[in-house]
Amino acid sequence: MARLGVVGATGAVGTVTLELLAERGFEDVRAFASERSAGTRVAFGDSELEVEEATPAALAAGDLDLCLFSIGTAASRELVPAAADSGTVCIDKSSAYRLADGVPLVVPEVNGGRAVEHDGILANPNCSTIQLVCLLGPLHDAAGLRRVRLATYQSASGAGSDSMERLRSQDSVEGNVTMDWDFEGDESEEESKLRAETRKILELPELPFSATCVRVPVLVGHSQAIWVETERPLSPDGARDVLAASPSVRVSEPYPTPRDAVGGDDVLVGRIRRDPTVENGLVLFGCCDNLRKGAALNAIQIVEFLSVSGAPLAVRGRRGQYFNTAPESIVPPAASGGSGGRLRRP
Ligand code: 2RA
Repeated sequence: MARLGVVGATGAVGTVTLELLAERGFEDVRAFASERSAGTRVAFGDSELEVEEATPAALAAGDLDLCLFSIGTAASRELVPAAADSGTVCIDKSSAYRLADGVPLVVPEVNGGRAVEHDGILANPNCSTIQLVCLLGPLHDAAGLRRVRLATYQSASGAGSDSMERLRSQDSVEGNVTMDWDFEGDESEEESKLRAETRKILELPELPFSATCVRVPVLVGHSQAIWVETERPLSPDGARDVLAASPSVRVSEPYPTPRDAVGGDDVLVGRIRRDPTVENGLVLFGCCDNLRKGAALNAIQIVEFLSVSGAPLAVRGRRGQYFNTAPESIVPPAASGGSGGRLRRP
């Protein structure tokens, strides 16, 4: 059984990570967080873990096979290299390494085969990107993507625990929509991340892509209205069939809501219809639990994917030995061609 560390264990994503690891049978798990939380206890299944301080020295001790990081970008830049240099495989959920050459940016259902190319660091995409590519990947395989446009409706949990607390304490009739990301020129960081990460994962570096991202007064669950144009014709019924057969996707009609998605592992999709304003146009509406598939679960699925793919779970010679995803649910890299193996529908 591999030795796992969860760094950022007391945050919104870290808490869900521990919950899911316990549910999926991981046992040898340690919790790390900032100095402020060190010494406190966090739930892990039916038991608790004492939180250790996440320092470069603690993470460089070489006694962890894998580490999942749910901390800010600046903290990841400091702590991830310390752990990786000691031989620990790091799965980082910040934006620090997502676009770095040589760092696989992985959604196992879409480009799982890229995970095995890691050199000690793998990146978990932005929550909005994960749910988007779970829908776009199968459509691209079926009909080729020519253009993507989307509008997002993102929950407070995407901005962290403090933002959730603010929403909880606010009178519900005072809810507002905002765009609370940093802006770079005309675009928010979230909008440009979505484009760059989608292009990297789908290996479509020139894909025309335009997004408007919006924060809405919903606690958990991100939603997206997606307009796609495909190279080849694909009817709404054809798209529905493709999506219904795709891993981690559930068709939910007439339309899904964030509340339907919360607590589940799938990306829900509905309102699959023709966009009559363009050639080969489709419109969809997707919802996902951004803390689960959008963050914690995707990173754990990367761990599970590595476990059965034969890739080293720790660089410099150590190799973990655990199999929490049924091996038959994975198409091995060699069999799937293209960008390699991927999770398939159980
Ligand atoms: C958000 N996608 O919802 C971000 C969180 N990583 O703001």
